[in-house]
Amino acid sequence: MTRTDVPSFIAQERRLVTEIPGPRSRALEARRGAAVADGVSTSLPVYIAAGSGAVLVDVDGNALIDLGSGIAVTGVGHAEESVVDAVQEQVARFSHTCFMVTPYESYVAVCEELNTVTPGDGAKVSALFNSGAEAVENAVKIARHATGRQAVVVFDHAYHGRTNLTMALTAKSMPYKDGFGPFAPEVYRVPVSYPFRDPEAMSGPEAAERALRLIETQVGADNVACVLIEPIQGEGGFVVPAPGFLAALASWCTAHGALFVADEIQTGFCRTGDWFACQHEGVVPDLVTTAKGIAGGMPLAAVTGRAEIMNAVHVGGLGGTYGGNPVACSAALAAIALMRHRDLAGAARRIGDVVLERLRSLQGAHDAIGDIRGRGAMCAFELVQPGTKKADPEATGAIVRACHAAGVVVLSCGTFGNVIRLLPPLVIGEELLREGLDVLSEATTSILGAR
Ligand code: PLZ
Repeated sequence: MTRTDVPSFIAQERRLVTEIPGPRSRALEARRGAAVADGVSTSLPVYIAAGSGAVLVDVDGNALIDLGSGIAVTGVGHAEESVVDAVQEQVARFSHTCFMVTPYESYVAVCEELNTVTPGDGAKVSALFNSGAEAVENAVKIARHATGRQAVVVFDHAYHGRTNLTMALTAKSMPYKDGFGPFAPEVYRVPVSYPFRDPEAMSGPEAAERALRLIETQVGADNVACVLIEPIQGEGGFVVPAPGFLAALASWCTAHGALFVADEIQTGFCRTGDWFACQHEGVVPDLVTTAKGIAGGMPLAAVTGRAEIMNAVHVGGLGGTYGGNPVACSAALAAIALMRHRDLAGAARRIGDVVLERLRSLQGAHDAIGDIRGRGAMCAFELVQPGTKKADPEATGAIVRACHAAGVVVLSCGTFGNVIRLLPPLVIGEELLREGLDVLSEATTSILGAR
């Protein structure tokens, strides 16, 4: 493709010209079957040829509304022009030196940005990696080194990755862990605050107390290197803890010499209406892990934290061949600049207003929608058997498939597979967002109405 073929001209509209998936996608899917490992799954086997903003165009010429952003990655939109320019400019100059061999400015500049936009005013430094899981692994390494302790506390419904250590940190067995053990030791799981499924009216501080008592009795406060948590859980079901839960955990950590580590990989970079979800309640983590939305679609991840903690690690203790790749760093600088200049946090809040209003009216019409929740452009609803809290993954799957067939990309999540989540690009236009929500409403009504 030449620069002018690149899809900034793609209309921000849904357009179906074949059934979904179309014949070309089906042919590619058949080819894939013989070439790609079965263990790598796909939610919607529509092969993408181009993207722009909040629209994906497939190989059959269908234009889909993207309400998933490649799992919260393309917050700035697909093929965002300044990101494309930054990538092209950098890749033509040099694509790799390895920062550990001969450094380059953009790595330093990304760290400066991260140290500025993450919560907390004190001196901070960052280190760059390739994937979210790698960032989480390194946060644990740093926390253990800085504290001289080993235990890592994680939560029910947590998701932190698929590498060996992060599988241990992740809660759900199938599909993430089943048959892949043994897992890393010194990982302890405690209950999270899950207002929909907790005892009625359990407050955030009470839920924190429930978790902290377990830590104190079963792990021992003095053994805890870090408490690691997603401020809003992602894969586990978009679980928003009750107010005060995160703050109570963070202050317990401070009181006991443990580190509070926020995994902001899914929630970060304006997704929830702030730069980072922790800021909603004024919680300042000791370490923050980021990835996904950081670089407009290029693979990049980071750990950012208080300088004295991060720098406790000996020289040479952190790194990797590709970590902070220059092309990814250039993309990140362009993406972060766009978030700032276009106030994408504000855009996320406006998206949240539109989405939650629609989900509320949908919930009013369907008893099977047990809960709606989320913040900013990270919202979801949970499907249950009416009158109970029993998960309904079948209805969930059917609604997701109906959206896909109608040209709207939505994703499910949740420990029980019964949550439909919405993660639109933060640049989505209101009209397109409303059209995507219309499709979701119709799909929900037709599936639930037929039960
Ligand atoms: N921490 C909070 O959301 C990635 C996983 C999709 P990687 N979530 C999407 C899948 O099924 O593999 C994630 C996350 C949080 C860590 C990660 C891991 O990030 O870049 O996928 O390694």
